Amino acid sequence: MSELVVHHLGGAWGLPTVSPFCLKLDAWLRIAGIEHRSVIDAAPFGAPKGKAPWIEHEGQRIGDSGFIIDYLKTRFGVDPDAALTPAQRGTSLALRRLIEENLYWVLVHDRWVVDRNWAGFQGVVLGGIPMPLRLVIAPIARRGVKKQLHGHGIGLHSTAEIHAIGQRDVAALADVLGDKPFFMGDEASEIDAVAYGLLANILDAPIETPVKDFIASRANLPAFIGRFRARYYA
Ligand SMILES: N[C@@H](CCC(=O)N[C@@H](CS)C(=O)NCC(=O)O)C(=O)O
Repeated sequence: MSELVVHHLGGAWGLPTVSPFCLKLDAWLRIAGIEHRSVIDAAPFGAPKGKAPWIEHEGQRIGDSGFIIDYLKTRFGVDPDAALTPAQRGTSLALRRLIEENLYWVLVHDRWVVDRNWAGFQGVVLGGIPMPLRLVIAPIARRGVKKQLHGHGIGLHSTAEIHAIGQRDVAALADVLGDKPFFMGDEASEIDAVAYGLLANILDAPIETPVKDFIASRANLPAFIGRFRARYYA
């Protein structure tokens, strides 16, 4: 079997990557125990779908963390979700959609739209692009992201409304996790990688938002991050 190469966006703040989707895949690969080589891309220019993460394996290039995980499960014969009941699989998918299709966009708003955060974040997310090209690309990239937020619909709301939406999502996650070690019980599964990828990217970033404060205030979520990290990133 040829080498598995995984392309991520770069890291900061002690995280291997500031992309929640890249961190999800990195975390999932650790749960699954699949050997691979990580490569950091300054931008997802070579990605088959124009977004990170993406992989190269046996002559194929695959984009999208969900499709990548589906591929790896089949190709390597490992599935951290194998022991889940159908009801747990349903809950797991619903939580994944909440995190990836909604809460993710709250993080994007805070990083890219709120002026005081963008001032510092642009140097992180575009840090791999040399100056002075970065100065040209930064406003174009920001405009593109604002357009995506509007297309999604969340960008039509005020910042206060977006934070209220994010806090409801976080409350739901905290309530589902409860006092279990991982979202689906005693062992980590795919949803833990998804949750870790996003929550760690809010909690560890030096970007002050009410959503981050809210995560910190729900003690079981920081405890989950600490537990996940101790198990898979020690
Ligand atoms: N559904 C995709 C989403 C990936 C995604 O949105 N990646 C972001 C980084 S967190 C990206 O590459 N954005 C670049 C762009 O939109 O140009 C997945 O699961 O991999």
